[in-house]
Amino acid sequence: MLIRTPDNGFVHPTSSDITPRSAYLQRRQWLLAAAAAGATWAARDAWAQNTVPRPGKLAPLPGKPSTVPGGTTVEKPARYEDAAGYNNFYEFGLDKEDPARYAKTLKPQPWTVQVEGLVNKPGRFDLEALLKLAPMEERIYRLRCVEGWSMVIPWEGYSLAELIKRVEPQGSAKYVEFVTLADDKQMPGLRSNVLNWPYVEGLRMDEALHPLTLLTFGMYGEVLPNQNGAPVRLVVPWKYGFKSGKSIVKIRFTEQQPKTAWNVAAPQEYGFYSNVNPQVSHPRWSQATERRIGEDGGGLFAKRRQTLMFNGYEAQVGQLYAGMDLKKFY
Ligand SMILES: Nc1nc2c(c(=O)[nH]1)N[C@H]1C(S)=C(S)[C@@H](COP(=O)(O)O)O[C@H]1N2
Ligand SMILES: [Mo]
Repeated sequence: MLIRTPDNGFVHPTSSDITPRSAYLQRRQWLLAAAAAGATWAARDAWAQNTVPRPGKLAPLPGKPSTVPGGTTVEKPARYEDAAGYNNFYEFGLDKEDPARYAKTLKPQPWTVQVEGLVNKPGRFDLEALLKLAPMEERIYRLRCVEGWSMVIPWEGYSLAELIKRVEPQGSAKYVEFVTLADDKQMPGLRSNVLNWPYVEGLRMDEALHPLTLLTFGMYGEVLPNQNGAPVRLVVPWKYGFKSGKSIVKIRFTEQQPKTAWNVAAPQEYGFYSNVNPQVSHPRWSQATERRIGEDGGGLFAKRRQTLMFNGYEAQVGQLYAGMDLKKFY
């Protein structure tokens, strides 16, 4: 995100940039960028259909339909090839196709998640224990990337709160930190210094306990493919996608706000909260609209839709931020 411009090179002009002359130049520039990006998309699409494994090759992991308010959007899910073929997972490279290509070297089993910090019952949970900890639900969420695209994906998992209540956080625990795998034998992208590895994310305790925050083990009724963060990741649907850490190995309860990877890399661009907020622009582009992958063919010419406050989950999570200046806490 730091080194990329959104959506394959098109940076949204700000309204102050638009004078009659610069509007002409920008339109010309846009057309050139869009033509190049359109060709890229068509090539990518052909590649995805031939390369990304079809569902049915991974172990089934069904979840019962969720009854959590906001847990099931009626919007149409993306094709599996897009959800598993257009990814951000910088441990496997910076291009959208890199994770599907290179994440084969990730070994999602055996796997343990260390739970530590300010809890009465710390411990190591192996994957088998985590899978049995609470009933699997299917949650159909919108995920909105800070880069300006979004997807609807059916995920399998259960509320992170299920795990949190079992480890009994102490009163001093104000935040939860998520540390993800950093193993250069499995992850060629660690050679890049675009981020300080491991990739770390964090939530405030009330955000972590919110029922929509999903500890996620599968998608489309199967276990997660490696490129989507196998064997266990987070999905936080009202925040920009980068808050949803993949391939989690440690969950730590802290008093201090965790230092998250993107916040450390570019503090003026990525704050701790990172709630989807069309009113707070990224310093280098607007966040007012998004391109929904899977809609109108999903390509770069798909019409952009308005981005909704909290990604459309305002009714469920708005009260968590009552009274906060969301321009300051971006
Ligand atoms: N460990 C790790 N987790 C990560 C990332 C990453 O680079 N490394 N990228 C994030 C970003 S920017 C997005 S948009 C989502 C993408 O999730 P998806 O590929 O399953 O759609 O994963 C997030 N989780
Ligand atoms: Mo993202």
